[in-house]
Amino acid sequence: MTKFQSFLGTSTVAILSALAVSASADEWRGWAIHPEDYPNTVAMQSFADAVATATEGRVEPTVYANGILGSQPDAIEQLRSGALDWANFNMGPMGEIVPATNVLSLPFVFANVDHMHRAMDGDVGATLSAALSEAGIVALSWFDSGSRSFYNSKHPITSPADMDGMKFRVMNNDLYVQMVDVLGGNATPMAYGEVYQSLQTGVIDGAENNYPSYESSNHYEVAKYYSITNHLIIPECLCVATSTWNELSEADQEIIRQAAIDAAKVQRELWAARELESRAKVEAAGVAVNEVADPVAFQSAMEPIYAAFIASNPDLEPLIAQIKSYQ
Ligand code: BDP
Repeated sequence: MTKFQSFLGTSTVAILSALAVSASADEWRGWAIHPEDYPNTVAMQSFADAVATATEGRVEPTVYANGILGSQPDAIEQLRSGALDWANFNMGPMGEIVPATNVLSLPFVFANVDHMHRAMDGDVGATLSAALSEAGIVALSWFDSGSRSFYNSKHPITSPADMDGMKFRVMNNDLYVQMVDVLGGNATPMAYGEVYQSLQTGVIDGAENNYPSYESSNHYEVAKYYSITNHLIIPECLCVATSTWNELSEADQEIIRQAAIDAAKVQRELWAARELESRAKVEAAGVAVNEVADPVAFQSAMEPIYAAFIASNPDLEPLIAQIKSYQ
């Protein structure tokens, strides 16, 4: 301690240096639901590093992994209130806040993942970004989340009739409750972090997800039948709070937008590899993976959901048509 510092006193020095740090570096609190080695989290970390370097430390994003800052519906609210600066969100639970994003949660709306990429990298992504920004969320790039299928602890699902009476966890969105309902099962919206124990104790019989989440969450240990229905293909965003975004200079916005686009490329490559690895890992652990006998039966069961959705959201019908046009 210098004479000057001892004159000021230790606590004053601590306060002054904290102020100096916050004036030169802006820590961005980032929410991630997945573990550190998951493609999305690795890509977020690569974004954080690139942003810190390219802004010369003016912005220093940090990643809080494993959902330790809360469930996704909580985190969406935290981002909108400014308690979080950035996040990787799945668009499923976003539908409750930004209704236009519900078009992504219509079962089978995308024919395959390439179709989803084309639409999200094109006008559909632009339209949804505009809707998100009205809700205080800046979507900078789109991550892949593969396609989701049902898994359970009872038996393989080969036709909707096999879901009769079974209880499935779904993400927080009423469309998923309807989806399970028309297939003959019962749906329970539940936070991701509660699913393992609920499967283990038999509170639910099954859930639905892509291979990487089914594997990394260890759900495969307690629900050993994975049936390939591919009923949902839901993109995810790398998102920043509008309040945080508006504090940046235009030059920094440009740097950060580019870093997010680069991170999405990283994520999509890692994703493709992880899907294969996760499938191999769960199969090696004894999971029975099956194709469904009649995929069309699952798709045609969704007709009433589309009819009801369009009846209550006529303004979104053109967006659904636009998605189809990318097929
Ligand atoms: C994973 C998504 C994650 C969701 C999770 C879930 O990446 O954002 O929270 O599914 O089912 O695939 O809740």
